[in-house]
Parts: sequence; C-alpha cells; structure tokens
Amino acid sequence: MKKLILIGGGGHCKSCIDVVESEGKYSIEGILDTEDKVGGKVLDFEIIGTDDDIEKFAKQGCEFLITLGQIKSAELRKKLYEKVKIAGGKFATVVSPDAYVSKYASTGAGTIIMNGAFVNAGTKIGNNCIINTKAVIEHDCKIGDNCHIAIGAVLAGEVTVEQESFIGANATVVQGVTIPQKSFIKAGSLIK
Ligand code: JB2
Repeated sequence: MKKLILIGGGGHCKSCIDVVESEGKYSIEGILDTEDKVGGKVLDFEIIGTDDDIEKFAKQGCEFLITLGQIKSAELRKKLYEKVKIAGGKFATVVSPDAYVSKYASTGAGTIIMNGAFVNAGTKIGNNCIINTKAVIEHDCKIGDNCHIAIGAVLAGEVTVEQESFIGANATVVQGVTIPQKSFIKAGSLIK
C-alpha cells in the first residue's frame, strides 16, 4: 500500500480517515497538525509532526491529503496544498468505495469523494476539493480547485462551481447555474 500523510487532525480528519481506510489503497503513516498537538492521536493515528515536516515525508515517497475542512475560506487548504507542491510532494485522490463516480467523470489531485456521494458522467472535479458525504453532482458539472461541496448538497446537470467556493449542506443548485469563485452558499439554500 502507498504511504499517506494527512494534514490537519480535527473533525474533518476523522471522516477522511474512515474513507481512506475503507478504500484500502493507502496506509496512513500519521498526521501533521500544529506544534501543540504533536504526540496526540486522532482515532488510531498519531500526530507525528507539523507542516515543517512535509518536505521530509515527501522525500520518503509519502503521498498527502489535506484533511482540514473548509467553510468560510479556502485559504488555509490552498496554502497547505501549495506547500506540499513546493516540497515536491504527491497528492492522493481518495474515493470512498461507497460513492458512485462515473467512469466518464474526472477527479483532481488531493480531492476526496466521501461516503454516499454521486458524481455523474461528464463531470470534472478540480484539485484539493472535498465532495462530502451524500453530495450529488449530476452530469457535466465543473467544480474548480479548492472547493467544498458539503453534506447532501445537490448540483443539477451542467452546474459550474468556480474555484475556492463552498456549497453548504443540503443546498441545491439548479441546472446550468454558475457559482462564481470564492462563493459561500449557506446550508439549505436554493440557487436558481
Ligand atoms: O496550519 C495548520 C493548521 N491550522 C489548524 N496546519 C495543520 N497541519 N493543521 C492545522 N490546524 C489544525 O486543524 C487544528 O489544530 C485542528 O486540529 C484542525 C482543525 O480541526 P477542526 O475540527 O477545528 O476543523 P476541521 O477543519 O477538521 O473541520 C471543520 O470543517 C469540516 C468540513 C468542522 O467544522 C467540521 O465539523 C466540518 N465537517
């Protein structure tokens, strides 16, 4: 199995660990968090260092997944993604075995597709995105880099979500709408 380092050891990390373990492609080497958290644990996995250790683990051939969540802003996830890239690190793409992803869809580096999500034909998902539990992304959607499609959100066909946007839990975006970059769509919204 390929070795994986998770970056960010909070609530979102727990959900990611579950998906990574059920996919069974990666062995989790440990988690990077802030200095004060080093030595602690998240579920069964140790916090083994800080972001200053990214380069060391990249040189050891580990892959990376940013496991910090993203709600108000994509800045921190984006910054960490760049840091891994500069260190020459490779990103994992993680897909839950309990998600449906069409063979005609594409998924970028560092993106996780979580349990029960649907991604239909012709959809393109960028890098460093979170497609959270039970999100539905219909045909021919375009999701830019650094987006979070939260739990149970529904994007109808041909929706575009530009980079660094957040679509809240159970929000619905109807067919053909474009969500501009850095948008924050509140949970339960109807966008038409
Ligand atoms: O610069 C950092 C950094 N800043 C904070 N580098 C690293 N490697 N880690 C950092 N952290 C750590 O991220 C914090 O010390 C903390 O352990 C973690 C954030 O955890 P928290 O549970 O506060 O948030 P989250 O981002 O994991 O989850 C939020 O977003 C999800 C999408 C929550 O609101 C969840 O409920 C939500 N599902």
